[in-house]
Amino acid sequence: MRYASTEDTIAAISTPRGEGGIGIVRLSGTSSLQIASKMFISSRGRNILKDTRRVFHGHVSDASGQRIDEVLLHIMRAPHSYTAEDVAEINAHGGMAPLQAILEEALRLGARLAQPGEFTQRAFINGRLDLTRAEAVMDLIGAKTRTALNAANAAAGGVLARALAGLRETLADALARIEAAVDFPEDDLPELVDAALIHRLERAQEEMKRLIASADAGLRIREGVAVAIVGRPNVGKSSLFNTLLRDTRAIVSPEPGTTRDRIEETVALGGIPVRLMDTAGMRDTPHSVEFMGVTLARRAAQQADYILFVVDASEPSTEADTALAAELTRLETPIVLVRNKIDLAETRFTPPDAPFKALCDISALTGAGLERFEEQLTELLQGDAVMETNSPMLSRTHQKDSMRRAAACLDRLLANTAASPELSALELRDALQALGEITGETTPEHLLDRIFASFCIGK
Ligand SMILES: Nc1nc2c(ncn2[C@@H]2O[C@H](COP(=O)(O)OP(=O)(O)OP(=O)(O)O)[C@@H](O)[C@H]2O)c(=O)[nH]1
Ligand SMILES: [Mg+2]
Repeated sequence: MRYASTEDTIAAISTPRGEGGIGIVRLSGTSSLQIASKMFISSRGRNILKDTRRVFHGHVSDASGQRIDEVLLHIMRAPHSYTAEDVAEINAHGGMAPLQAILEEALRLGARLAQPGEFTQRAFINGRLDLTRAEAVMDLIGAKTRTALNAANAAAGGVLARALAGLRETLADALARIEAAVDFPEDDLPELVDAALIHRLERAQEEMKRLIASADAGLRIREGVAVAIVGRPNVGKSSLFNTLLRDTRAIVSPEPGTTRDRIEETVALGGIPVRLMDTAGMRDTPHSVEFMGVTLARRAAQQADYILFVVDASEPSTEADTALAAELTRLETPIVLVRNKIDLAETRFTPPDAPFKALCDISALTGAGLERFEEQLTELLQGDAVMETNSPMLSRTHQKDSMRRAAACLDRLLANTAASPELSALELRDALQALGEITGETTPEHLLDRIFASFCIGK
């Protein structure tokens, strides 16, 4: 383990850095109430160690008796707390100086500074949360759309954990039967020939496939997708960017080469957080700053999950458009061709011969065609992914990897039901191991460490 011991009492500032109405220093562990009692002075003279109340008003002082801040102290006794340990939360004013001073006082009295994610890791170690629920807590904090929040809440509530428990039970039961057949070979046939058992395993296999398919939606909802707006100068990329943001974020001007930086903002489209990037118009240029912008635009196109290739509909297509289309096609990223400025004249731009995912005609100026365009884009971003946030859904690459391995074991097992019981048992054991990596039961320690270390401090 990354951490010295769960015997330590840990402390951290659990609210974001900066100024706010309140800020919280959290302590968890066997000594947290003792430590809190040494630094806290109740305004009514109450002894927090003996009193059954859970919230106390008073102030925190340092070793010399110097007052630090007026606070509300919230006590949660084991196991009825987030970590399942004794927890003291000191609600102070949300400024850096009071919070830092309170934290230092807690450390001086014997607490250890918590590592990132260590409170949640303790909840996991103490069996309060399995890994899917611990990870969902992090998703809840990071959720950028209501859909993402709904999905995180479902997982934090144990929807995925329960689905995995069901699968594990089916496999464990099959394993027990097959192991019995290994131990007592004289008993009839290997149990896997049992039709009811095969049926149950097939159902589990279907459920696994459904979960693997759900990962696309889960990943999109959680991580969002990157969409780059790319095209030649002056075609209306920044106008489209502003329109999708419903904000005047990027400068729009009739001068070609206006945008020289890459500008990124997040918008929600159909519940998916979209990292939208406006880029410099692509052209050969002698100006070094604009050239740097074009380089950034190329990089944005390379990194994007989807490209919006914007052209001027009122102009006939040129060789430069064809060359740019060819360059973008080589990236093998899905491209939407957006013919902008349809208000100016009848469309004269003919699409280059490239495999576009969709073709949309719009006017970023008048708004014509935009509703249809947003619909098409949303459909494309959602893909075949079913955005059913209340059913169990995988939302991380490591979950999908493990589920794939588990499903592969079951595929082999069911493809060869006449295999020896030893071989069948082996596949089932491997499948159980893979499922356990999602729930945290068999996750290798280095992976666990990495997962919890990616949490924020104080969480
Ligand atoms: N008539 C008309 N003009 C538009 C439309 N969209 C943008 N424009 C105008 O076209 C000019 C260029 O628009 P921008 O959004 O700055 O174009 P851009 O692609 O970001 O240009 P660069 O940043 O220079 O690459 C501005 O004068 C816009 O007002 C449109 O749909 N119709
Ligand atoms: Mg621009």
